[in-house]
Amino acid sequence: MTSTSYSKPIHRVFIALGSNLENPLSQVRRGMLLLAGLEHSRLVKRSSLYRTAPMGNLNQPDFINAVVQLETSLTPHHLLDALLDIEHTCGRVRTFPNAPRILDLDILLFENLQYHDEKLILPHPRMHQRAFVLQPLLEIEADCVIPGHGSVAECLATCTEQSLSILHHES
Ligand code: PH2
Ligand code: MG
Ligand code: MG
Repeated sequence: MTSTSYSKPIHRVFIALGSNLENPLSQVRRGMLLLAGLEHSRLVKRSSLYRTAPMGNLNQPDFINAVVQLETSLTPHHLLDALLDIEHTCGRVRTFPNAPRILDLDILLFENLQYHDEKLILPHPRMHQRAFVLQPLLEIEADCVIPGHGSVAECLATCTEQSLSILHHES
């Protein structure tokens, strides 16, 4: 007797974490723990944590940012819903765009998918301009390419005025 097993495809994704409220360091660490426990997914790599100056709305506290790589069999929209659930679990309340936040989880790259609907844009539409995303991404994936924009290293080279510092001694 023969048996056939079907398995769902595994997708390589990169997710950005950011926090600038209520002990951002522990919020980002908790976010990583919750991502490590995500259903149908495996946390493969995690970057260092970075302290970064706010972009966009400058009148807010510094952020802690990081990037992780996951392997997941979730679809992009199921992954997005799971990330919004984690943000909610951590106490995020949405007020206005670019408001300070307890935890922000953004899908940066989902394979090499280029996709656009009213809920989700892939790759993340501003990632190529943001050192707080590009530097941690480069740390965990040195030859990473952003579809439509080129290599992460080249994009980062255009962001030299943005200040960020790696947190070396985690405690
Ligand atoms: N997120 C934003 C807007 N500005 N600046 C920094 N440094 N880090 C962020 O995560 C961040 C930001 C919107 O999501
Ligand atoms: Mg964001
Ligand atoms: Mg977001």
